[in-house]
Amino acid sequence: MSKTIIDTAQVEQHNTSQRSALQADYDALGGMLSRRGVDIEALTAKAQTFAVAVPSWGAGTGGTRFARFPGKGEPRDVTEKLEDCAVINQLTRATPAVSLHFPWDKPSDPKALRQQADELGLGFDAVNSNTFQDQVGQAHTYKFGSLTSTSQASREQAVAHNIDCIELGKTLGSKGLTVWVGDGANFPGQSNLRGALERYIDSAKGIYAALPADWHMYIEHKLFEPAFYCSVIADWGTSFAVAQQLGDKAKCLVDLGHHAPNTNIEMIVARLAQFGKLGGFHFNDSKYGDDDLDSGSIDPFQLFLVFNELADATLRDGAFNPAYMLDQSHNVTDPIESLMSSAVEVQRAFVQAALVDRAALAGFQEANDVLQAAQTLKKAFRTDVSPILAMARLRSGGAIDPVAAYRASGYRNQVAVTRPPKAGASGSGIV
Ligand code: LRH
Ligand code: MN
Repeated sequence: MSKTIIDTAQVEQHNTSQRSALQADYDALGGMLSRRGVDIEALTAKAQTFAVAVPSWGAGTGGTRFARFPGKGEPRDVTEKLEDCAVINQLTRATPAVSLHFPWDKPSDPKALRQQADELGLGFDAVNSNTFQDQVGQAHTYKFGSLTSTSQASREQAVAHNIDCIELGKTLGSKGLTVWVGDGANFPGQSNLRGALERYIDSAKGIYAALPADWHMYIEHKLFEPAFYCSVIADWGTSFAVAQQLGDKAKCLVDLGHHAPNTNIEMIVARLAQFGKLGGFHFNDSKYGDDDLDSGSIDPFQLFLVFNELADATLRDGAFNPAYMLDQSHNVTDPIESLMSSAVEVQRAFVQAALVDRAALAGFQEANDVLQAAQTLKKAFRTDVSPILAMARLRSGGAIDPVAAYRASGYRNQVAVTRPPKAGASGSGIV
């Protein structure tokens, strides 16, 4: 039994106070769904299988280039980030894995870190390399790119860093490497567009060659920022073409915030799944740019439509199993509350997508009964599956209302005492 951070008696007390109301809501929803020929118990069991990884870099307060307003009890290192991630999983039972970022989370003793994670009942999802910042004492700058730099020394340094991330990930039990580079240009003419991509592919081949047989390399595209005229891996098409060139272990990762406004992201998901190159997701939400807001907070219907395509893909290929990860920046909320709520919103989209009457939908689509087809999707999206999500948490040993249980625990005030802020913690940007 893994170590729990929040006092289980307190969580039990919370659940006891909420149990009868939940049961009433659950029975009412069960009755409504059974009239639709849907078994609520099957959906709850399915909800209990859902898992999304949390980003270690999301456990601390995020910021923008303008400012960062640190919160109380900020995690000061990877071990404290893991403790916060364990709280999120203890109460939601939906986040059993953590995605680490190197060198931000570079452990002095990887074995000890894995031991700590094991004790907390946590595993490690894909690790993330970082060649979008220069580290203190770094020999070659990434100012003009990393994997695509015209400087061979910078490229080789970036490839070596990614290989170090793989070696570290192997010790931690991870099975994937996510490669996002900020490489690009700010002015027309600054770089040879084709040359830059040729250098990316050449460098990526060096990383790919170091992948263990059972690993995946996730290529993450992004339209802009930090480059503001062109990014070398700007869209799914480029990412797909590169993944094709690299080989079967190379897949495309879709960060929901990395597209132009109004992009039909669910169609990108359908395309990548169709061609066997959909490797995983960074879930978040946005209204304008790469805002990294809480998943489902701006456009929950889009999140539902993404999971509707994932449900369709799973129907076509039972082995289909993309990596689900959150990638958010919590600038004005308690990161633990945001990550818990976001995990629940992604789980909600997963369950709502499972509610879609696919046989009826296919019939309406075949018959071009446009309205009924659209309404079939909307019917699932409009169904409030909150009782199913809460019952899944309760049956998996979590909290009926994670945020309420978390606040009642006083955890944030406790760590505010045990974690005196690190000097100079008020810098900007991701912690
Ligand atoms: C880039 C990105 C990438 C991470 C970083 C923290 O915008 O989405 O996935 O490396 O955020
Ligand atoms: Mn991302």
